[in-house]
Amino acid sequence: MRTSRLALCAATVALVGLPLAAGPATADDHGGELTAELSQLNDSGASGTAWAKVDGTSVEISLEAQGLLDGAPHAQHIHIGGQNVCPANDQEGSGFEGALQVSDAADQYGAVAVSLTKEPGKTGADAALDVDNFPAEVSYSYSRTIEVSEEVAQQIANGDGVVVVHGVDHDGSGTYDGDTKSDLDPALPSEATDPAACGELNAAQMSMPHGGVETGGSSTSGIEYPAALGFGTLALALGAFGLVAARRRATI
Ligand SMILES: [Cu+2]
Repeated sequence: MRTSRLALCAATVALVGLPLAAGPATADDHGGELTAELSQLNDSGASGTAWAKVDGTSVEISLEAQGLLDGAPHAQHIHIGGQNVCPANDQEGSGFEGALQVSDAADQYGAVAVSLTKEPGKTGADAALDVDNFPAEVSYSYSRTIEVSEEVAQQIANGDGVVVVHGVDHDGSGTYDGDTKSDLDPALPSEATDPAACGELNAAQMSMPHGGVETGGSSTSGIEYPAALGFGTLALALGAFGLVAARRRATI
């Protein structure tokens, strides 16, 4: 009996292919996909949308941003830590005329975990100010698949990642300038690094635009239940139980 239950459990998990366990929605429940709606900080006028898909230690990320200073590099990162949230849109800080500087909101969004550079830029925290490899347009579409550590992959999948786009022209001069120095690098004006937009990566309700799974792919929640229910409630319970056990092992 034990063997057949295990076999049934394995078959259910294999057939269903995706988590069924109850509990708070994480990216795992949505095929590892997350989205973030970026809204402005520092009255920048910037906004954007980010998508991330975590697959093992690979993170495929796309980011569309608008309303930024044209012709100036926009450092962009996934931050992790603090409370894993964005500051309020109108939060002020220690910068130019009360501007929010990067470190002013570290309690909320933590530190840089992934630098969203373009090829061939490096993607670790030490590339946080790799200004040669960040987008530098008023609006742009960015996409890259990045290898991260297991810990960072898990944190992003759990919804702990916060996408921050930097660079604000506070005085409207059309370039990064002014007397206030960056809290990250005193060789840069604060305008070059002050946060312009922020969004929290949460489990996706919609798939990445180019993913195509909405039209009957294998990772929508609508597929899971009919398959599992064909085995009856026992199989569903066993499948969920088996998956919880598997998850516990996976997180060690
Ligand atoms: Cu950042």
